[in-house]
Amino acid sequence: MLFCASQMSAYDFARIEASWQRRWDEARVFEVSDADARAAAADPAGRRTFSCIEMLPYPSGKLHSGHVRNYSIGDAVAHFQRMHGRLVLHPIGWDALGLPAENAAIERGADPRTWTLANIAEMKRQLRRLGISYAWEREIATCDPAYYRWNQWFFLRLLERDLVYRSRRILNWCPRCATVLANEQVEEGRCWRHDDTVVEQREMDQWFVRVTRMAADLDACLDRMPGWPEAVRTMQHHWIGRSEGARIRFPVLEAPAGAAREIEVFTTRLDTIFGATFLVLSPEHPMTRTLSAGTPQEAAVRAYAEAERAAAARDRFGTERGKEGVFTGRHARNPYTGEPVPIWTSGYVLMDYGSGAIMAVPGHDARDFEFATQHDLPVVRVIRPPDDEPPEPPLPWTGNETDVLVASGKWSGMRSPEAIASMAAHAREAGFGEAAVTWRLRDWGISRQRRWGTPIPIVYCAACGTVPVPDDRLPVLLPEGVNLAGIPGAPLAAVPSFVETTCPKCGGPARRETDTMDTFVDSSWYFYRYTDPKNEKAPFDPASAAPWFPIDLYIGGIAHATGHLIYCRFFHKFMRELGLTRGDEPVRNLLTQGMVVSWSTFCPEHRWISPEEIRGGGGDGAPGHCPHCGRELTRTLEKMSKSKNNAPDLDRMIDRYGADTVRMYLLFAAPPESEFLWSETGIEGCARLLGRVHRFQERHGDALRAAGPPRSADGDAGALRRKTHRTIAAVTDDIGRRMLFNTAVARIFELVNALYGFYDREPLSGDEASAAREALVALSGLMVPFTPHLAEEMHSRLGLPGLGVSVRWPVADAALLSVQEVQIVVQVGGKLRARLSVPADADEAAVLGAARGDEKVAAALAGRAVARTVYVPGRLLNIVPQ
Ligand code: ANZ
Ligand code: ZN
Ligand code: ZN
Repeated sequence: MLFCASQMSAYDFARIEASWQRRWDEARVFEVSDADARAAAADPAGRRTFSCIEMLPYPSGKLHSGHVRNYSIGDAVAHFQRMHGRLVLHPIGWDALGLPAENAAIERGADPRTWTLANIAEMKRQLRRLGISYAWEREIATCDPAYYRWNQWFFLRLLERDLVYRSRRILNWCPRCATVLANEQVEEGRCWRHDDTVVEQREMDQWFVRVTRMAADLDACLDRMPGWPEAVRTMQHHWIGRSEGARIRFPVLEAPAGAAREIEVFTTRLDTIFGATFLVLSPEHPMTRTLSAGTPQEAAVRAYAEAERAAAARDRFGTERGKEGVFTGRHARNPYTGEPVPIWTSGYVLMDYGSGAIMAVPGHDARDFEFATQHDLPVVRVIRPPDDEPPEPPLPWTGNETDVLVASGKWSGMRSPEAIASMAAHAREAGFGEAAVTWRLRDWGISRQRRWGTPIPIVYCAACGTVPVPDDRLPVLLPEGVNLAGIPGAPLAAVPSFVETTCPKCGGPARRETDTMDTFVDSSWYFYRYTDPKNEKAPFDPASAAPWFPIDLYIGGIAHATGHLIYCRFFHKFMRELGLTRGDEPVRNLLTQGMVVSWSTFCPEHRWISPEEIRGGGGDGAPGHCPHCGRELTRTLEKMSKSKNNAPDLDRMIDRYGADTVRMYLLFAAPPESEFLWSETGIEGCARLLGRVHRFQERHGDALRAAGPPRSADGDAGALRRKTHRTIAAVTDDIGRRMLFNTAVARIFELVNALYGFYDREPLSGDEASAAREALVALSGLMVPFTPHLAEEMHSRLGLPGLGVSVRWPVADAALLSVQEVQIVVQVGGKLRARLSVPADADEAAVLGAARGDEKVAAALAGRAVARTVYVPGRLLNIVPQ
């Protein structure tokens, strides 16, 4: 199928791929030295370094098609940049700490380190089989103590700067697992592993990184990052959530002893404050209880706050909570109207936003309106559209910029935006408030009750309190051989040799912190470590990192748009404070690749059925019937995964088609940022193309090697030469500027088709052989980013010197780019009607199209249909009308 059975040797991709991989390794072509990097960065002719980094994978066991797509994109760019004379850093590493290793340990008694290292070895074998051009000498694994000791070092630096702190928070607790669960491990209020167990809320001490301190910087820089996709920047803007408004303090009337005397609210609509007819505190707000103390409402408030706590556990981020609430029994004074307003508490006010308290304006806010209606609280109109004509819009009226204030004292008649500014100035003068900015971003909780993570370098001493582990006692090592089965809480707490230690300050007995760090700490700075992976004195030498930062191209999934891609920006800014790096941002250009999906078949009883199992259908065709029960199957597009039974095994794909074909296919079938629909027919098309290229060289090898430099630009040979140079120009633009690998591959397909016009000419004339050779030389360069092994083989068979991956990118000859034009005589019914200039290689259909667009031809045709045409290429077209 991939080659025709003949005397020629087949396209033996397995042999070709293995042998070139060996050659690249021996020649160490993809390694980069620190000295070269410094020189290339300081090149007087301009910076000549290029860093191309793919998000580091979690070593789950096998590469999946999403990985392969990610690395194929990165490798195409790395080769392309190398061939443009840049020194390229293209490294890989392993995000090797984390939950799956721990679960394997719990479920199978596997040692997490052994399990992880075996997975790394297996995935590395697959990456090598794909022939990705990595600088393997810079490989890192985050589970290596030589790596994670720097997580601990950074933790200590954060601590010194008050960028990390300990605080009590409510966490999800599964009583069956006896452990804390992440929010993603809670499914509808129940444990992900015990769906009969309701998750409880427990207060625990946790470490938090103060990312909020950099909120303004993180937000502002987003507008100066043109190399990032708009969608990601928008998501980060939302996540950081800058909100401009005012803080206003309402004095409490008859405040009980021990309670604060003011309630601070955050509002974006100070212009509506004359309509603030009540205040609402979050049930978790500390004043909710203290205010109600001693009032008849005390018991009701307590009961409500308890109920809300349980509800919050089930629906932590829920917007679904109703407008329940209770009166606290107290009032505050609206500082603008001077009127007393009742203070309520309700779950629709969140504790961790703004100040945890709001002024409710039921006339102009939909949530407040609903609450007021339910609890019979007064609704007042304080803004309205400027034009005085009735009818006034019904309440609640959220308003707009042109609105004017009514019933608002001296601000009545003023427009909303001016009123907001003027009223904030008034609050400031009077001392009860000021303009303020609030952020949605939360501090980053990094404590995990996990065994396979970086130990937090803290010791608790009865005498000295919380004591950081000094730098010279790092790393705090993870203990080996911990039996995890059935250990409740933080697993490390059950390892006496780990927990029991001495206080670094007083030398007395002390206990270690037993929580480990969120693995997002590991991945927040890892790309810097690639630049100096063996450093034992520092996380990296700033001089080694400088040539490569900011990263020229960072590639990964959109799933990381907020988490990882915010944490690493925060870390960069923090590392800049430490003098380890420079500039505002760590990543100049970001490419978020789309998902790889495939058709998946589902039986209501037997779940996901693999295509191989299906009788009468499956794959790209009709869904067919369940092989187990005969039921009709349903078919949907799903992300490719082992659990959905819709993912072909990578090794089997490579066995069948070769690494080059798999890689080229993943770049060809869709633009990199779009979703990719995996199909067997598509990959076969790519396999055929590569077989054809190989076959052409097999058949005409001698003539191609003997061919002289191309001279002629005439006839068929000239047409092929123009096609070659146009292809060079277009592929260069597709990869270099547009990052559209799919169209680049399509153009390569076209050039191979054009080349095949010569396949059956035996022997090739001198001009033909020269033009064909020129096309193949160009292809051997243009194909390196997609099919490096075959490109290398072509390069060698053409008798070219050195390695194909090290040649310069082909350059188009400008003289051959201009489209040659010829004059064509157009007749209608044998009568001359026009002379047209058309491209020399235009075919009959194109010429007919151009002729019909000509006024005189159109007039002569007078709307009649074309019966037939007579075409003499390059000379004449006669159109015979009906
Ligand atoms: C009075 C008002 C009148 C409001 C009005 C809105 C419209 P963003 O834009 O998202 O920042 N708010 C403040 N803190 C809150 C909390 N902890 N939980 C729930 N809601 C809270 O939203 C700011 C607005 O959300 C604030 O402005 C406040 O309601 C409410 F016609 O104050 B506003
Ligand atoms: Zn001590
Ligand atoms: Zn079934």
